[in-house]
Amino acid sequence: MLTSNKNVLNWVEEMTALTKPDKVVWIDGSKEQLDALRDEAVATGEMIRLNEELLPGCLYHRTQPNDVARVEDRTFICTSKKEDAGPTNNWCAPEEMYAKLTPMYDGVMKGRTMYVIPYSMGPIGSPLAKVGVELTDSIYVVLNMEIMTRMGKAAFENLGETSNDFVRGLHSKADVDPEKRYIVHFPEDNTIWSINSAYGGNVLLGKKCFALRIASFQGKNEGWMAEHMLILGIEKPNGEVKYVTAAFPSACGKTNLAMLIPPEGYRNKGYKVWTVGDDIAWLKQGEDGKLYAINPENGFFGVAPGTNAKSNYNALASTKQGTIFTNVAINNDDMTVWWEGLDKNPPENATEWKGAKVNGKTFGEKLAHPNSRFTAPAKNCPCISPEFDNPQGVPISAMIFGGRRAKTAPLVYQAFDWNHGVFVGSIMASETTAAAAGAVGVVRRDPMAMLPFCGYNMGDYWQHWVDMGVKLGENAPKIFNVNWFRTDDEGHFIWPGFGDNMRVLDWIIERCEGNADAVETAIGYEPKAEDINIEGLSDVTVDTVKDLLNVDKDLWKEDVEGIKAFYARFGDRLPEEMAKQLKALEARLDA
Ligand code: GTP
Ligand code: SPV
Ligand code: MN
Repeated sequence: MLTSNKNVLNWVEEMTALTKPDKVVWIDGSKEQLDALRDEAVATGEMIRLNEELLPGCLYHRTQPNDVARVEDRTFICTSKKEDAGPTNNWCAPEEMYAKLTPMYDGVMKGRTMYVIPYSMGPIGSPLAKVGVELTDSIYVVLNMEIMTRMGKAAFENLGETSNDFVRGLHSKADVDPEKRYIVHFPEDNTIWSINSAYGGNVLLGKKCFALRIASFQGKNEGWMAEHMLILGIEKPNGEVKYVTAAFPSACGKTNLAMLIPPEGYRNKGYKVWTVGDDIAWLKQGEDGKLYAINPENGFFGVAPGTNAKSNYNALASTKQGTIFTNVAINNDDMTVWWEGLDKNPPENATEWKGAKVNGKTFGEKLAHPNSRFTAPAKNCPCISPEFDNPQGVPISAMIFGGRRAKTAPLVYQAFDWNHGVFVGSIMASETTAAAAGAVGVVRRDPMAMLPFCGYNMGDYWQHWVDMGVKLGENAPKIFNVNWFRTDDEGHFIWPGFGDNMRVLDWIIERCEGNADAVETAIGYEPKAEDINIEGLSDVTVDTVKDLLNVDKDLWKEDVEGIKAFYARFGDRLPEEMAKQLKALEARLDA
């Protein structure tokens, strides 16, 4: 036992009595303990050790083919009142859900070990950090939590002897039965119960379950924000660093933008990008009135396919040691890893993600699952921000929303003001990706990229954003919307994206500083096409940029109908301000 905090001890005892493990192991975070767990996982075949020279300390894990992504239809927000979960969450009354799940947990860890994982979301000692304890029967979870959080004894020191302010996470992989899979949140009890999965977002309970679903609920009550946002710093030639956050839905480019390498012309001038976070931001007003952000995580749980030395050098470099790979392919000749988009040379002697030995060159199917992932320590990242561990966080100048839209959304536009920005976030839509189970490529509303992650009524969440704007006043960050995914008539992406997204960040930063012009359109302020720097781009002309910035009013009018239908679902929980903003957009489109 690593703590004498009675609230922790009593709860662990209660959950032990319920799940009946053979053994309870408290995770102190020491190297000896973790090494022993790695050895054990390798011995049982749960994990595979990779090439110690090329990928030192790296491990491989494969999940069941039915367990490779988040399961939104089996994810629940259990508030006392249904209206408090809102129309976009699955809901069940807490008593009913506890009654349903308790028998499933009863004795589920018989013959297994329960690991007690103390962890901090956020730098230890940060006023924005919070403590969680996860109970799990999976070594894979322990080893991932070690990378993704500040895990071990120190987290309990942060909690203290008497506090009850910790999130209680109970996970059992059970039989990994998809029919009995539940990812359940009890925001009013600071509790998460997850059963019958072993996939990242469903089982690393500090991540989406705590740092977004529970934390968003806490943030509303405590006056701060938990967002599905990357955080990056842009260093300008004069050495000044400006920080921005960006919310894109799952597998829509957060990790890539967070680690971008500016195009040569920018690098030569002295621009540099620093990564603070790639997935989640906790934001709170500082004493000076500005909005500060921390990354509650300590590592990256990134999408592997598409990651290569050109698209995301820094992410790839982050995976070269101490990394866990899940559901990618193995190159059996040298025990390294491979995925689609790493290079054009799939291994001949491969094991594909489901575990079959195949000739990768002739296989004809994907060797890696589209949602295969790497879990890499943040400290590996060549461009990790010097402010990464700053307990106060970094001051935010701009907040960016974006999604995958083939046609409607332009490359970039700026909201007229904070409330209009909240509206812009609330009407986000994006094509679905492999990060969640279900159809891929279907456009759906995904407000602030939080549709699967908001732990309470989304209408109240928008109101919370409006309220934050009032508190922040003139210190409120400027709000923007971007779309890297516009396609031409053949379905090809028009904008080169990746490092070249720096060209758009440049305009955004200069707007924040009052140095760049804009054109007023029906949907917001847009750059003049000539103000997007295209120097060094071979396939993009000013006319291409004009195309990318074009606002097709007919498409937008169609979109307004979709927004109306979406908003209608919120009834009287729709903030008046959002209804007003929608009317104003309609009027501008008709003008
Ligand atoms: P989660 O970890 O699921 O939250 O995803 P994420 O938002 O961090 O997405 P990530 O950066 O991993 O990108 C997912 C996929 O989007 C990658 O495989 C890329 O192929 C693609 N992508 C990212 N940035 C760009 C871009 O600028 N342009 C284009 N065309 N594709 C991009
Ligand atoms: C996402 O799906 O947005 C992720 C991966 O970041 S997961 O942790 O599985 O949620
Ligand atoms: Mn994510």
